[in-house]
Amino acid sequence: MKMYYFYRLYRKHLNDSQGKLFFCESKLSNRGLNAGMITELIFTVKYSGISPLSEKIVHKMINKWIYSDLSDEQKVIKNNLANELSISPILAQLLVQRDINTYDDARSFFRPDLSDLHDPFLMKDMDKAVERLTKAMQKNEKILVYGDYDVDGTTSVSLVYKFLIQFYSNLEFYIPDRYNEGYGISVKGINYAAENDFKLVIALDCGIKAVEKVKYANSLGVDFIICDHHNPDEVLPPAIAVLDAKREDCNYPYKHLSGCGVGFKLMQAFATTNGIDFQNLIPLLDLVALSIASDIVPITGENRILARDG
Ligand SMILES: [Mn+2]
Repeated sequence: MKMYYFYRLYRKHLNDSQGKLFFCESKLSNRGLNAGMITELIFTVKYSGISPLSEKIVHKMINKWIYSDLSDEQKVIKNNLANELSISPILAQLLVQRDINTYDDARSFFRPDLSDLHDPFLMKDMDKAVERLTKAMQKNEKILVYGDYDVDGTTSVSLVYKFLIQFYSNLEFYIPDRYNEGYGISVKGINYAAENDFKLVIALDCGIKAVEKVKYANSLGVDFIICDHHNPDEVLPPAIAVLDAKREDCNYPYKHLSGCGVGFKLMQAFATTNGIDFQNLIPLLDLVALSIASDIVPITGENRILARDG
């Protein structure tokens, strides 16, 4: 029975790999493959993308790793990289397999540098966010830093709160209860803000889908700045600013920031606007690094710089 179950799984992945795998099914059991071997095979096939597989290769796959080949074009790039960087062909191949194809790509991969961070104002609505935040401070409005309860959310809240409290004291934070309030912006949180006279909420790592909740908050006189990295729906919440590189109309060059990364960009923009030296942001980078690791965003591009320096 167990064998049959794994066999069905194996068949399923045969289809999933778009016919790349050629293998004679009857030989599978004749060869005495056990369930563990077949499971291993399924995963190897699924992630290797090798095609087509002869019976001989499948037999080898059970015993050792088979690496996917480079295309002819990639082989040329690999040789160029090995020469230009004076590195071994194996290392060059690993780079090409990670889509690092030029000298400059390789340099920023091996030597991520804070000076290569993008201008935060390239993010849609960043100007509006900084303007509203500055206005709140000038008018001495109460500001609530609101974030999700997971690692990305709590590091976001820590980062924004720790940074702003140095310049402004009329500031509090709020993390919703996982069990009573659940994920994202809660009605309870909005009521807390309204009842305690907060005029501005900075929502971190959540809020991109909170259309009705933000409408409700607006009706109570509470404005929102949203810093999120989840995929937006067609309709965005009616916030003062919606910072999310995954917005279709956002041309920000890097799409994979963590929620805390977006919070960091807001603080970077705030610092730039108010003549605060970039050095003051560096102590916050450990929080960004933690969010990158725990939210499992790719450690490429800007994330690689932030993770390294954090
Ligand atoms: Mn997140």
